[in-house]
Amino acid sequence: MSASDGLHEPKIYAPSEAAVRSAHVSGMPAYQALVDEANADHQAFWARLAREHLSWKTPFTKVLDDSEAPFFKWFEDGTLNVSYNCLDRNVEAGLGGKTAIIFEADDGTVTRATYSDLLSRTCRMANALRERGVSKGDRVVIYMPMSIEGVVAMQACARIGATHSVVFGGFSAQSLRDRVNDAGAVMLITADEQARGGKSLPLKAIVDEAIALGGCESLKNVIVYKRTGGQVAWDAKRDVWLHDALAGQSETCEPEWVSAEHPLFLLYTSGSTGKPKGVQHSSGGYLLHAALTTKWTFDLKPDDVFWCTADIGWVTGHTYITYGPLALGGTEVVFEGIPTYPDAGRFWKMIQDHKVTIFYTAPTAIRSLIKAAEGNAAVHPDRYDLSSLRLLGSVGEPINPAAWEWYHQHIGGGRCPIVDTFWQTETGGHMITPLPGATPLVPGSCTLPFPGIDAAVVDETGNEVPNGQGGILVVRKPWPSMIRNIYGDPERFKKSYYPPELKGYYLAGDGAIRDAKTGYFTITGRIDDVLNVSGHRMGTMEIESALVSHTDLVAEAAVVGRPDETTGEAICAFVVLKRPRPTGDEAKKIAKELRDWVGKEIGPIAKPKDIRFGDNLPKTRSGKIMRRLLRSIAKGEQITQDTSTLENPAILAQLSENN
Ligand code: 6R9
Repeated sequence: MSASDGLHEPKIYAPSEAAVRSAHVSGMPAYQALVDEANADHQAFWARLAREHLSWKTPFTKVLDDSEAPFFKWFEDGTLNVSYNCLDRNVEAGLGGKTAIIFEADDGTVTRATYSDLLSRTCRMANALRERGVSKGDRVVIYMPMSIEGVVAMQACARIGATHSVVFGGFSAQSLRDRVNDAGAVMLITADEQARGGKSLPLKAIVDEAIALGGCESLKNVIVYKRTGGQVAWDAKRDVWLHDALAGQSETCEPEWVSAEHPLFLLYTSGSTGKPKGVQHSSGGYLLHAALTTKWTFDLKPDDVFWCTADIGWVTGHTYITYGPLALGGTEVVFEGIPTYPDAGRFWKMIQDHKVTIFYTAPTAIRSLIKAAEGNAAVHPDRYDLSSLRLLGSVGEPINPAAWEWYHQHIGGGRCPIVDTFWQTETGGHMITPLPGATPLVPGSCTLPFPGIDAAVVDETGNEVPNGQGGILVVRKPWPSMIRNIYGDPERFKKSYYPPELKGYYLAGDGAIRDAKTGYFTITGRIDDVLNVSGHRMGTMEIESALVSHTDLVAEAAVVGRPDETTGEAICAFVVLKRPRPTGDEAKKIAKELRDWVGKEIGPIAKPKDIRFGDNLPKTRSGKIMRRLLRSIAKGEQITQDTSTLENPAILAQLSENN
């Protein structure tokens, strides 16, 4: 933790003079001026930026409508089109011939798309969707590999006012079905297969399986992008090849002008119940923050080559691949593969080959590449020419100071600032982050709120706690890119994010502490039942539901996280079977079966690392599972907590043994 503990003074890295001179937000006084402007008149601040950064078809006359708080509306009577803002606007400004996307396939093949290409491809896809009856407000599920087509599919939905819901290609048939069903999607866009790490993995076959589960009756068609040419089953009434759907489509397509509040996308994310939430985002407010954070946090300039390694199936891929960099007319790398194929030098080689200047990745990737580099000199970043880099970013989970220092030294050559960006699916874009030409950096701290974001650390009643004392992270004022609703469940939206005891503040679900001297924020981790495994959000309840749905085998299950050196947190499941507690090889065999089961129910990312079997779980007399005890056991700690309320204390010793 970087908050000063009195023993160790945290290391501070001030921005270089050159960075200060050239940055969009140049120096701390410039940052402070923006914060002051927002404090003086929050609405006027956001209105100014919305006018300066977005092209409106009809200008908004009202900035914020809080009459139905917490269902806030921003710029509602203004109309615009998100794809117009990302594509046409840049072409009209003379950037038609500029490279928008440098795509590198799993096998290393590179293809480029200019802004003119992206615009015409988006129009053709938009026309193909319209021809099949997709119109404004319809939901379209996108289940695609990392590809230019994936970005185009999202932009095409935006162009016709359809609301996309991208499902990460690692999710299972069951998860895909649930998302199609919850959204009532009319169209699904997928690929035959995806190429990852030299292997072809099925997508269309999983779509078929999802539909066979039932509940996807709202779907009219499945559009299939031919990526690998692998064998697929075909339903001639329902399935359409993308190339057939695109054949003969016009390269122009009139955008659907929508209200700034029109839902641009849903993105399902884990919460503290078994059911993922469809986080609903707006068009205008969302795009404003996507563009503004790309400009100020990443300091994106016309000559930069920006690379965000996230998948478009996560919010980071939405905001910092599909929308932010394109809204600014930037050039970006899109990568299909994985960081360890053909070897763990892949990222460094790609930075060298494409002369990447801004690189944005997750701590879990950094940690696993540190391990790989230490084990094999051939893939050590020092062997590559990374001199094109000028800025590094981190996202998804706390970055531990040791990983930060390595990233800074070996990737950034000691000269590139690192922006440790704290944000969430629900926030749409960066919330607490350094600005590279202004904020002095402290490894392990996401430093200070983005201008206009009123973040605070409070107690359970919403009162701010003194710096140096930990508490709950909240955002006191609404902001343009905030979540608008949980799709179809406004009550859950209110309960999850605006609990009555918090004075109308947005509850992030994370704990935080501000440094006593600097006021810098450090995120201390989730305060709810959400785990963060390799930067992916997983609900413990979701995994528990998956386990107990194996009704032949499982009587009861409790899932907790424990710290893991590489993945941040690891999933640890305690399971009571409907048969005597297994040991030895039998325990191993059943653990594998359950792991595969969870992989099939949710997706491989949700497979528990440890599974322990017990005759029972530690419970209070009222029958509540005592997860804090399970967390200690998972960590391998001696139980020192009070266990007097426990009904069955002997179970602790049994669960502490390895089966
Ligand atoms: C963008 C994204 C959100 C949760 C969030 C927090 C954790 C994200 C972080 C961070 C510490 C950072 N998180 N960035 N924790 N420092 N820089 O990751 O969205 O998948 O919704 O996860 O991730 O716990 O609440 P999402």
